[in-house]
Amino acid sequence: MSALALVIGNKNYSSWSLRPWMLLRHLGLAFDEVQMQLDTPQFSSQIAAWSPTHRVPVLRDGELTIWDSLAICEYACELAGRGWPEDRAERARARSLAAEMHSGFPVLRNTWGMNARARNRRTVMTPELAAEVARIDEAWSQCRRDYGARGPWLFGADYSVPDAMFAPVVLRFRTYGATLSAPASAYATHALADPVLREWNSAAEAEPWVIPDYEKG
Ligand SMILES: N[C@@H](CCC(=O)N[C@@H](CS)C(=O)NCC(=O)O)C(=O)O
Repeated sequence: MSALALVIGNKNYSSWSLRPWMLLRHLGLAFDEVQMQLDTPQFSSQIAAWSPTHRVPVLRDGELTIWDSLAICEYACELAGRGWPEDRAERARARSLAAEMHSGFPVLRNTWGMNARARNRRTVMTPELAAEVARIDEAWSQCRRDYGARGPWLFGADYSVPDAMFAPVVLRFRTYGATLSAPASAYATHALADPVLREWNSAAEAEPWVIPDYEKG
């Protein structure tokens, strides 16, 4: 048994669960996975024993409880001693991107909910949705321009918190067919080929549970 336990929801639908799961795996931190099914009668009683907010993800490290995906990512970086760029200015930029994802893109989140196994879904492309997709394209493209020579992730050779924060977006773009620029598309292609993300996707595909409200397009 590991000291760390990460409580997650459905792998097919829980975008907030995916983020710290990806980071912990990329940082090589061992953890036990505790899965709960979202939108079921038992979820609220099960999660109450783990999280003060009654939401997933939540990380337990012994007696310590860390709720909220970004706080878990920060804690994981402290444990591993990596996960953010080493350079202070790059780290500030990475933190800005991670925070932007954590607190922003409400239209994308509502319209293109994560549905890891779904393909060829389409929704109406509103100006608001197009603006959020364009902003993500811009952010990824700028990272590729500035750090692409060092490696394929947003900040170069090393997987960092922004890559984890945008992992569900890469899946959403695949499901709903986002049109991306060449640099953003290259990033998405690389992220989709990541063996760690593929492992999550295989598990999502094997899940029998369907939540009709999350099946859009
Ligand atoms: N801000 C939180 C959001 C967590 C969240 O909304 N989790 C959803 C699943 S993806 C949840 O637990 N929903 C269960 C519910 O609301 O009953 C974070 O970053 O961890």
